[in-house]
Amino acid sequence: MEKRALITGITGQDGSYLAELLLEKGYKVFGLRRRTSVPILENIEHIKNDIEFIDGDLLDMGSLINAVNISQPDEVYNLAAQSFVGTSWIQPVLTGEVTGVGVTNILEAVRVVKPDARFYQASSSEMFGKVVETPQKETTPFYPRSPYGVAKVYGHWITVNYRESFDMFACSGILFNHESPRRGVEFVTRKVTDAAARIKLGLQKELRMGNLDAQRDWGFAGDYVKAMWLMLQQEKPDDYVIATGETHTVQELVEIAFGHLDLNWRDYVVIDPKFVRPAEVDLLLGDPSKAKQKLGWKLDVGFEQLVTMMVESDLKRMENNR
Ligand code: NAP
Ligand code: G4F
Repeated sequence: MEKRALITGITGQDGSYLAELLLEKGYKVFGLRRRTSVPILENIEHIKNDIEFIDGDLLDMGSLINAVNISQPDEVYNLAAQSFVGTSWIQPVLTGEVTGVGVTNILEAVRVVKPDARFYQASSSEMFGKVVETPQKETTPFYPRSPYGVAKVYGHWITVNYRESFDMFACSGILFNHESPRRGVEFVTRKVTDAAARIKLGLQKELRMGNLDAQRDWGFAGDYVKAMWLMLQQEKPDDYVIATGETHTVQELVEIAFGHLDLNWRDYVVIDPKFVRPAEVDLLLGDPSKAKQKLGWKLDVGFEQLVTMMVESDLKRMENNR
């Protein structure tokens, strides 16, 4: 029988790749979508007719109950969040409500309406923050460094709690940074690839950046949504770290992106304190051994390939818009 999935955050980067994957697998896909003055469908334009949209918001419990009722899902993927770390210092309360308590809202809706649905929570390596061990794995203690990280810790533990309290099939995927041409332009990878393309085409003169020494474990979003699906296909619910096992500095990212377009990044990058965070996560490096072993998960796209894919995509988009 056709499986049914409800995805929150369907308009975002991961929501779009996950919807593609589930449609390919023959799922009936429902997407929770916030009402906006103009539709935000850029990431899912190509599949929008294959998705059944349901209006709702993580802050509005009634709308979530309605969404679970209409979709009667076998699987629920909670990807919705205020997901930008920088904004979480400017809107800490909203971030706590959406990214943290919002998880309880959707878990409650599932518990009340369809408790046998399998549930995926989009947890984050930001929870490791000021890391207490390297590489970070499922057992590494959390030390969040931003209101966003704090909210994600809440979301993680409430997911574990619903699994243990109500015997729900609830999994927390602790995903390290993952990127793609569909990444929002305020995140560092896309900010850099977009700027490199603009500078190449003479549309921008400089790129203002924050801390170039920060290190991240960056993978491709298309690989990471496969892990989400795999987690919900197991016999038992569990939590998994998803990462590449490699770390790179922001400066390396800049070098590769500009180098790919034969530009010397030092001629264009300006350090601007505005982009330096009140508390930084200096180093993230994940250990994906458990996911590889138990889920059979693997990644296909490496770091350099990811950055050049994003640069090429931005360049093409801008050339087409000229
Ligand atoms: P994204 O592109 O920012 O997408 C976020 C989605 O959440 C959007 O669809 C957004 O809708 C929706 N949303 C925001 N507030 C909402 C609300 N109050 N009610 C309902 N929907 C709401 O994020 P992403 O990169 O795809 O990440 C997906 C999830 O994984 C997020 O929870 C993120 O925190 C988590 N995560 C991401 C990474 C990463 O590296 N990408 C790593 C670890 C964890 P609009 O389009 O209407 O704004
Ligand atoms: O791309 P970022 O904004 O991502 P960050 O903060 O690591 O968060 C992302 O990954 C998390 C997983 O670990 C997700 F949970 C979260 O939702 C989000 O997807 O920044 C990466 C690094 C930071 O150290 C930041 O300080 O890049 C540094 N950076 C330096 N200059 C900058 C800039 N970041 C941004 N966004 N803009 C800059 O100009």
